Amino acid sequence: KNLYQDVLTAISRKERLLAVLIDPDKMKWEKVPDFMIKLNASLATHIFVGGSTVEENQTDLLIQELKRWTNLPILIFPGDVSQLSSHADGLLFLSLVSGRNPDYLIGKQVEAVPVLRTMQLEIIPTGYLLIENGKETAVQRVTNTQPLNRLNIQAIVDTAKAAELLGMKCIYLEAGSGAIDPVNSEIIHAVKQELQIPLIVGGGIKSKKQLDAAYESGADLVVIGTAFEENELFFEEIKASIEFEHLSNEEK
Ligand code: 1GP
Repeated sequence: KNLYQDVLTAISRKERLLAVLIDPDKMKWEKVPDFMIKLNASLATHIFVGGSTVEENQTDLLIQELKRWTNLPILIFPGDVSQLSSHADGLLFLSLVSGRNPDYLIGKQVEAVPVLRTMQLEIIPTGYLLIENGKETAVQRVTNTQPLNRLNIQAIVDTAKAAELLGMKCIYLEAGSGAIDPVNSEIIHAVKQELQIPLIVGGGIKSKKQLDAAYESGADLVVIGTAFEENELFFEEIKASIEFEHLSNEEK
């Protein structure tokens, strides 16, 4: 398996990638089978697992359970070193480049190395940018950093580009889980224009319209967590509206 290469191949074929984010802190064990059946039947191409605050070991246990239910690649999207798990397929090795807290730029990453040495995870270095969305987010609170001002698009583009020049393999534009406003089209478009590497967008996407807007502005992979957690029918709703778009006008 080479997750990153598969992403590049999918992008070159103009495929739209969708990651379902599962937060071990919010997912109830008894809900896993039903949730996973819906997820497997959906358009999801990846599963991300992680959260801002997760009890020790919970991530590893949850990933082992998810593996029983799916063949989709599982990537850790860690809020902390304690969320690393040898049972995942890969790791988004995040550096919070929008902030100026050394712990989240390089400190946690150094702490992670002894643990990563014992694991066989595919590691994908990812420049993580938190963008202001209208309310304080968990990422902001936990990392004690400020998000980038959404009106200063040039600063966002320059930050993403700096991360690419540092050798990051992906850029993740994050509005924050449950964000009021997702990262807007203008920002996604401007960042995409400057990048050669894949662009991930997440936070606050809860409708098919917002999902499409993200792809159309240049997102290669969209991450959705809360909308699926709160309404499992959303898996179907996305599919249904895509099928509807494929019908000819007469059939509609
Ligand atoms: C959060 O980008 C992800 O880190 C997903 O956000 O829960 O709002 O979908 P939502």
